Amino acid sequence: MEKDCLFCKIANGETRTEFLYENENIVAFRDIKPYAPVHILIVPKKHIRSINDLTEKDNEIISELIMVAKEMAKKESVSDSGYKLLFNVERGGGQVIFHLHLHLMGGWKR
Ligand code: DGP
Repeated sequence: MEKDCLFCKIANGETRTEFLYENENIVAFRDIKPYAPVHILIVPKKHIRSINDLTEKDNEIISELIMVAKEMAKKESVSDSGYKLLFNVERGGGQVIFHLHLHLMGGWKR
């Protein structure tokens, strides 16, 4: 856990954030500033700053993030209509919280 990291605090249950999903490695919760009718963040409990900081040791976490996203899409009924999965990477890529997280966005009427 990284001192002063908001998502470390959330993932470790130190805030009132409601989890839609939790296992020993990952939590998922709704984005506080949603860009889509369904906007969920899937977050590893391990502190990793961004995609740039991944090592081969993290392969399992990354595949788990994607599998959890798939499950959350199904639970939120956006699997069939479709959705986006997004990693923002560093400031230029729109990242503002420097703890790795995968955005799941969907539910638009098209
Ligand atoms: P990014 O730009 O990829 O770093 O996305 C960070 C997202 O985190 C942004 O869409 C807003 C969301 N967020 C920031 N603070 C909080 C918080 O305290 N709670 C929740 N649920 N989401 C947050």
